[in-house]
Amino acid sequence: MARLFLGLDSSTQSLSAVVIDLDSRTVVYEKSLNFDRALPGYKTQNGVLPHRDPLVKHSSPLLWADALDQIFAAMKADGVALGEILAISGSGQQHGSVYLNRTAAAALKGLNPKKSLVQNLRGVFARKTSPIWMDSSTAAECAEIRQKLGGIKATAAATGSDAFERFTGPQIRKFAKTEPAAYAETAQIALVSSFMASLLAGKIAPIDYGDGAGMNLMDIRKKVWHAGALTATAPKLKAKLPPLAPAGKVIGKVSSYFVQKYGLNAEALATVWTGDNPASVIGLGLIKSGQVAISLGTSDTFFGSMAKCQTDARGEGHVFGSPAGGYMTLICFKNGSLAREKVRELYGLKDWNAFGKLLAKTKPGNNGAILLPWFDAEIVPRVNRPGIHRFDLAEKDAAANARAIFEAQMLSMRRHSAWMKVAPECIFATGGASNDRALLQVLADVMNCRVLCIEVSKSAALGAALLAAHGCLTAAGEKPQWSKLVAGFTNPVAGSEVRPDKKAAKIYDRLLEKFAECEQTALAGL
Ligand code: XUL
Repeated sequence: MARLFLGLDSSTQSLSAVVIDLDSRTVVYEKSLNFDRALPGYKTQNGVLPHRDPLVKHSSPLLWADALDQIFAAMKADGVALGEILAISGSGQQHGSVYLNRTAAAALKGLNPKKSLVQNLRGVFARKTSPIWMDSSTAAECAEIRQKLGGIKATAAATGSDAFERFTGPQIRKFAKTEPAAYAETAQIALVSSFMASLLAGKIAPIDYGDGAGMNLMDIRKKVWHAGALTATAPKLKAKLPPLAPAGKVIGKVSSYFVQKYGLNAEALATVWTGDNPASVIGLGLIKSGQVAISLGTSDTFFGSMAKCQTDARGEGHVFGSPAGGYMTLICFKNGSLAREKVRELYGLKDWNAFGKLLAKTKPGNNGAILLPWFDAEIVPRVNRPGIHRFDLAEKDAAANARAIFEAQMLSMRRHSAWMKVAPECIFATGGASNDRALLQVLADVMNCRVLCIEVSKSAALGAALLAAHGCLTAAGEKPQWSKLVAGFTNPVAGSEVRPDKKAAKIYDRLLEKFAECEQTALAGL
């Protein structure tokens, strides 16, 4: 019998499933269910409920539960060998929170397969909707928590990140302040990940060290709830939080609801879920310290593993627990593809090919020209007043501007990831712009390391399936090695390697100093 494992990813816009066969090292099934299209009754737009205040972004926990029913029904209809799945794990969009009342534990224990999950969950919520990571309505609460914890550096050192609007702690504080009666009725607060794990396990599930670190509530070094952060956030909070545990740890057998309704094996194991980014670290194979991935998408994201916990004194980057043990970092640069496209449009270039040809007319280092492309408010470094800044760069010089945008983005990544004190030995590039060779060459030269492309559609769900395998083998007394477990599932695209040019790398070492000065000058003038 094949050893099958199921990974689910409950993201902002969809629920995805990946089934892997561990022995043949293949993905045997993939499915994605788009919330807006599959469940239009919830009236979400891109997975978010409409709200008159643009800063408020909520979704519905019932929608996520409904989607779980739907995806199991689809897997059954598609003939997936559900009876052969040994364990299930998953990942959720990070930071989003679910508020359950006193009746939730009993409802989870007694899930009735004759009813839907939505019917089973009627009346268990202390708050009907869930704030998600796109919400930015908690600036006041962030300031209050940060101040009580001793400022940006101290907050990041304690919890792994400065207080951020989307993080769960500030969101809980806002709820406790604005709806004290509903907060008092809340018996349990779950993350999206632990809520979904609770449905599968039929009991309140732990929160893992990866997603738990996205709350501003976990002691990042000791991996326990941080007493000072709990006090700074809301009254009687400790009693409302589940225990913390490693991702993939077995919670128990899956709820009989899924056995009777969809034909899961009664012995199949439900395990602790994690956040989508920590799961992606596994799904991308970033197991060893120094392995880094850069996702070149709407925003550019830098993430990778590090053995020792280092936090960012400037409070720009995040540190989460890595499901592979140790830590991982996440640094998000908002002006990614959109900024690259703006420059392309500005100079009337019809496609990236034309852009690359123009860029090739210039030399690495661009004769010292620097562009700071803050078309939108930037996260790293923090820029609230958008704008473009040019240093020793003429606006009319199209070729120099084309090179300058690529160089600026890659230099910014190098500068703002230096606090990790991890020299990448190899970078995996993913996302829409990762097939642009000109961009990858600048990346390899600025970072002075090899770049390989990796396809990552559904990397979080794949990582979750691997977590299920890891948890299941561990529970059976084995000592599975992550490097062996991911082998074969996370191969880079053949022939995609880009090597650094040593001369160019030296030029960028020097240019980095000028770049830092230009950035400081621009920030001081805002
Ligand atoms: C990470 C974050 C997002 C969500 C997306 O801090 O807010 O990447 O996890 O689902």
